[in-house]
Amino acid sequence: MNNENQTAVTIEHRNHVGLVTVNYAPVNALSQAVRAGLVDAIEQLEADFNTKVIVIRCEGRTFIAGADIKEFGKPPTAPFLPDVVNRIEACEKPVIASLFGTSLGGGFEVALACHYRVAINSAKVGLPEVNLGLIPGAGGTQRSMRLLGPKQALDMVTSGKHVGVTALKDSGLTDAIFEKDLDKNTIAFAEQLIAEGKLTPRRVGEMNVLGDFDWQAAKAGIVKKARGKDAPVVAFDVMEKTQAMSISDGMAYEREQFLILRKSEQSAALIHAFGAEKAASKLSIDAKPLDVVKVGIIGGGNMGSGIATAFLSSKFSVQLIEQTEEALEGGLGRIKGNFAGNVKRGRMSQQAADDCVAQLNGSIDYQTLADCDLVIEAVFEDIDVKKTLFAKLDDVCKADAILATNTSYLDIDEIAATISRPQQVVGMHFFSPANIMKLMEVVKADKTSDQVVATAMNVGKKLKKVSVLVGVCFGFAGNRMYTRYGREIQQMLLEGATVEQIDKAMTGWGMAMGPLAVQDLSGIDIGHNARSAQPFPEHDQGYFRAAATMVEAGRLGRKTQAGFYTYGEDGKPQNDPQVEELLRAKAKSLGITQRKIDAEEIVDRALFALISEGLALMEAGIVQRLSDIDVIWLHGYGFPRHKGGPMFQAQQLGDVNVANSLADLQNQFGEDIWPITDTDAMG
Ligand code: 3H9
Repeated sequence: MNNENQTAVTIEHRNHVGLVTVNYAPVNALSQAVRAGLVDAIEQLEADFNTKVIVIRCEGRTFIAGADIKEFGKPPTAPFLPDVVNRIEACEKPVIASLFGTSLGGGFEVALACHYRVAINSAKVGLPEVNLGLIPGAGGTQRSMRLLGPKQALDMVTSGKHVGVTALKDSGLTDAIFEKDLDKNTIAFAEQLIAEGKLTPRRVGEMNVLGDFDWQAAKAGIVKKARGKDAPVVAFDVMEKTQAMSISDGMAYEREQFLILRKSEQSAALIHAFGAEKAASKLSIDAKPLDVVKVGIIGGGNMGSGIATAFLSSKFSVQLIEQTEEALEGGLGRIKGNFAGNVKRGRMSQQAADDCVAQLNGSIDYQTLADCDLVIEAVFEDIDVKKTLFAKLDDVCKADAILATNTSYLDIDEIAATISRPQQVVGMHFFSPANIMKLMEVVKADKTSDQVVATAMNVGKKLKKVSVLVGVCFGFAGNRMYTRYGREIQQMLLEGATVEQIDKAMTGWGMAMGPLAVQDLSGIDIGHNARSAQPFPEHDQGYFRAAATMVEAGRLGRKTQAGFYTYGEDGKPQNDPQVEELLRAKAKSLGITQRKIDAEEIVDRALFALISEGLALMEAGIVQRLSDIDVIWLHGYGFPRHKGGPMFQAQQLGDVNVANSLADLQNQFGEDIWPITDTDAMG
């Protein structure tokens, strides 16, 4: 063994058991050193006369969590993982995998190549390659269908889900599951094999795939769930094509398809998304987060009750404040309703829900916030209302309490300036429904202290949110871009694109929902009223005029059964010629000549509006990194993950192409609508 392999993989002898330990922080990923170390260790122990059984175990937090993502994009180096797993399976002495944590991807492929698998009961396994736009590339498709059967294997490979070993108990995955003392019990298991003389390797690769599975019946569901992602469909194709092949032929085809996907743009986008999320959680400041145990939430409407539900679910204690007893009852009822819904949908047990609700209290008395570590307001979006509220909090809250606002647009500097401790004020911008949506923007105001920022980010982590640090501006990062995107969509409606055409173009491209269907769902009047509080941008005659036209016609969205669409008894959206008529008349009154607009132009203009605003945000220092914008759009606005995010799309196009396209749009529509954006930030 060379030096690096020696530290990543070590060997110990326990009587006749050879212990191979992988120790490669943080998650024992299969770096070149680990791969080489595993091969060396197997060869050494196979040749060792004294060793009868070999155990592969890991140090740290988990068994091997997969191929080393940091090596992706670099030229592959030997030994390659398929050769490593085949070498393990070919070993003449029994090899046992000792599983804990999350054995994922290549890590699970190593486990499947071992002859026995034992696990601690909390261990999970999975083949999450599809989440990176890949399929398993080292026998995962082949050995999983042999050992677990095609149905279970297909489900795991195409969904990427992590599955508990206890749930797979009956599938034959494990030979023993332990409640504690994994190492001690694994060695005892190995010694028992020796005592019973069970020294012949059992190779999954030599098993046959069960022949009675209806592959075609499974296909439609997989294609539907893939929603434009290639990898799950390729995985199905590989498994179906190879089910009757030998393991070596099957692995050869699997590898061929894996390598094709590795070069794909979807895989690059999904790997970018993974890295972007990890990067977003990192702060350049060095401050220790404060402990947060008790959280005050002001406002029990949909937003406040969603936020409270999120905190209670993560074991915080919550004090809900409302203005009247009646409103308080309503808020508490909504929170309890959320938990009841979770129990009904099988997301949590009744006991777990009861434990969460037991941490909930409510009052109309602000004094009850005195011992809260963090208070978040989710009241009406009005700066004066918020200022009055913060003055009250300044009076009642303890000195080091963090005072957070959930405002979506308002100037947090202005709010903070009115109280005696602006350094304690921060934005915690949740997205609705706050107990479901993953995204939280942590908004650092001018005077917010580093410790308060670190605490808010840390709270986000405990809530299992994807938190992104942003600065103060109208709408912060997400809603500012969303406004620009919405503006462009609205402009295209006036120029002659139809409602259906726009929504079809954007969902066809991959957005989770069409932008106009979204407006109908959230209520066209909500955005309209928020915009009406701002001065009208005189330079932009078309600015959200289509929405204003709908509101003027009483078409507020789903809630009035009519918005950009009309909704029948069944709640399904239908096109309404009246909408086209209203928009045509509005365009005429504004002097806009209507024309035919195709899907490509719709997508291009919507995407470039996002790119242009994203670059402006970066230039203004509102976000720390371009990739933070992608995280915001992936988790808050239904941007397709396999397209990486708007800024990833820009980077794929390259700075020269982006600059040229933005210049074209500026020439066509004017500098006021398409201001000059500097593409330098793209690097
Ligand atoms: C594969 O295996 C292909 C094969 O079939 C074929 C090959 C031929 N590599 O998420 P966390 C880092 S595809 C390198 O905060 P958690 C991560 O960046 C791969 N590094 O912790 C972070 O670093 P830092 C299939 C990795 O406890 C640190 O570990 N495997 C890898 O919440 C902690 O991560 C996957 O897709 C990796 N593979 O969750 C697994 N994984 O501290 C992807 C993580 O510097 N990973 N890191 O920011 C995960 O799902 C989660 O990270 C895991 C831990 C569940 C493991």
